[in-house]
Amino acid sequence: MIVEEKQEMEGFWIAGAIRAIQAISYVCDLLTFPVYLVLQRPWEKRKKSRRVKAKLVSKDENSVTYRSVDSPGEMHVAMKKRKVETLDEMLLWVAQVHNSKRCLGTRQILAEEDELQPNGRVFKKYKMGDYKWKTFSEVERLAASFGRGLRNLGMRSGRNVVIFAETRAEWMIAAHGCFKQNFPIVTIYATLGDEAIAHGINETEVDTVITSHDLLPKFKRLLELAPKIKTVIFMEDQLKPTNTSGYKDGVTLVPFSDVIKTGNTLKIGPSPPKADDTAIIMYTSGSTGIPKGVLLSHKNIIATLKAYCDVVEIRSDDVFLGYLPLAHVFELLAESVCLLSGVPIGYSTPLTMIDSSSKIQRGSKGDASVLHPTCLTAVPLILDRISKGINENVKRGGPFKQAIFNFAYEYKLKWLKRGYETPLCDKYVFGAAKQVLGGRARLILSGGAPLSPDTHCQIKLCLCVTVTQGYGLTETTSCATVMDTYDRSTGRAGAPTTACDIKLVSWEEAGYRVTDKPYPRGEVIIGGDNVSAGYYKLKDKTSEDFYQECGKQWFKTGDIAEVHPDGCIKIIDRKKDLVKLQLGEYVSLGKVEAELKTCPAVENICIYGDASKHYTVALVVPNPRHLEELAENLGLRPSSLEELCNNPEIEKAVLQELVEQSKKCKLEKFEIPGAVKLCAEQWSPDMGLVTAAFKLKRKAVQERYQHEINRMYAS
Ligand SMILES: *[C@@H]1O[C@H](CO)[C@@H](O)[C@H](O)[C@H]1NC(C)=O
Ligand SMILES: *[C@@H]1O[C@H](CO)[C@@H](O)[C@H](O)[C@H]1NC(C)=O
Ligand SMILES: CC(=O)N[C@H]1CO[C@H](CO)[C@@H](O)[C@@H]1O
Repeated sequence: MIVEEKQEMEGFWIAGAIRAIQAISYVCDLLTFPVYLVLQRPWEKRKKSRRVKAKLVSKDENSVTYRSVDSPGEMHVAMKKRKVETLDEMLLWVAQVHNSKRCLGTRQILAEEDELQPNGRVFKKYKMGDYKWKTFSEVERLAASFGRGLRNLGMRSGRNVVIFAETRAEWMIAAHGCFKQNFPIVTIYATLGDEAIAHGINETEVDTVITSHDLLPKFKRLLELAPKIKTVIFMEDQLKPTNTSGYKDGVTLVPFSDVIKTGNTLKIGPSPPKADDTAIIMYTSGSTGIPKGVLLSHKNIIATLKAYCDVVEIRSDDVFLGYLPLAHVFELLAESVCLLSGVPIGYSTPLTMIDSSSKIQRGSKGDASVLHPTCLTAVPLILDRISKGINENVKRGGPFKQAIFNFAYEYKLKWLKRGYETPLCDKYVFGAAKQVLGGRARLILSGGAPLSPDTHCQIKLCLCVTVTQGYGLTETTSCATVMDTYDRSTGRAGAPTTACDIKLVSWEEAGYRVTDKPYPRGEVIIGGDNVSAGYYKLKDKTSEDFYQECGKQWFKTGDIAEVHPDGCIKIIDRKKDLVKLQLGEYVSLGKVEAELKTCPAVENICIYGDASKHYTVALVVPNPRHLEELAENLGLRPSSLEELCNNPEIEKAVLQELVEQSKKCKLEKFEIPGAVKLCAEQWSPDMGLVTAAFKLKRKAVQERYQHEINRMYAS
């Protein structure tokens, strides 16, 4: 009785406080409105957001083609004028323009020390120093030396080199060293399985591999699978010496710094590439089958860089935080834009990025707090995690904080929609969230998969940043469409860039037609200078997915999109992800997953539809903290996550949540999962259940959980 009363009192008090804030904010609005109206010119922002960005250029009964209406920007024109046509020419140019400016930064690791945790366990944590920088001209010189050093080790022009390493300054230096000597680089995700890595090494017939201290031990086994390798170059660790014993006889292991040292003393000239030469053979994991090597020429990359510069507003006082895999085309292109624009790149890792990252010593600063970056890239998975983290934090702050937060959120949303900024709200309510990324972040580029509108909106509001979404594939050198800086919509991927045309083609089978109202819908086909010539050594697959038309190379993406009147596209489906259920209804698994991923209980989800059944089932990797809460509410006391996941009552509660969310986002009855299995293990690239870009590998997930799927359909 007393407890109830107290809660009521608290509720009453909160309601009163909120009313008071509302009243104050109303007065503030009245006072500041005329000032903001003049200062912020919201009508201009609204107009810019509505601007038409691409136009229909051709059309027949089965297809429509759109092209950007923008003319080339300053950087694009400058590159044309200077005839910058290869990455080698680009680096020489920027080294001249920005010579002593900071270029690539590496955080110094001072020591690794044991730290006692509250639960009694001991973890190794880093004691870290400042960023140490190399200037643009140093980077150019180091790359040149590295290229010469490689030649000295027996490399010849036209032969491939594998770079297999995590994202770091040496990666960029090694890559540019190779470009200078016209050695095509082969990139493979560090998280792919051994077989896939061996396949890439084998297919490209390399004898030289560049890797790192941390990944070197993998080669104890890989050297057996890839017998042609003769030389392994490893980037050293800052603290630990590298143990080079125990590797296959006849293979030379060379430290990265030694290659540069020898290169310094040699008098070998460069052997610059031409625009049509292959710069990178980039292995993409794909959601099915073995990885494919996508051929990217210097021309492809330069065309895309020009287009990126036309659409993304990068300033010379920006600072970029680099941590996504450079073996991913999106990160590589984003960092290359930084090089091109004279923007310093500070490298980081997920283990050291923020103050609370797992390798950062208690009381020390994470990379973002030291670097104060203004831009970074992210994939939706990371943004979803941040968004859920914010929600959890707010919830833990108690009902009062939660009420204030919700009020500020709605308030800011309302004003943003009208084209205003809310500086007071940003400072006093969202200021703390912004500090997590160092306090200066203004732009987050999101790519790799569609970003959910909820997450997009929340990140934008709470971190006070612009979130720019792009769409593209390795086959199209990452960017095919990018959101305009002023576009304030969510859930869309922007308009075609200046590098390519976007064509929609009707897909009758699933009922997507370019004649659909209100928006034309169909499969996205991308054509332009940025489109890869095809897959390495895969003629059949290349002619299946690529074709030439009107002097352009086109790529069939398999993604389904609609085009809005302003020329922006929205990805709505994926060809492969469609299943037909017993009663003939098509379910887009990807769409259902995207909607249900926003449930607080869901960390990852895979929907499965059996063609002989009339409903779907869900495999869910749950959020452990949320499960614990559910258990508490149900009065349960299970000890481990495993136990929580296997508890039928919890399963039922999670299913209930999924069903409610499904109804909220108006999923069809047959799309709503009829049963759920909670999976205690995280789906990681190592397990082969997701790609290195964290896209689901449906077939692998299905195979692993086949008996659970059978059980779900049987119950
Ligand atoms: C490497 O390629 C050869 C043929 O070129 C093939 O016989 C061998 O099985 C391949 N090995 C792997 C691990 O893919
Ligand atoms: C280096 O590796 C070899 C083989 O794995 C091992 O026998 C040796 O003890 C290692 N040396 C050091 C210093 O760790
Ligand atoms: C018009 C034009 O230059 N098209 C080129 C686009 O890119 C492909 C592949 O790189 C080339 O084959 C085309 O000639």
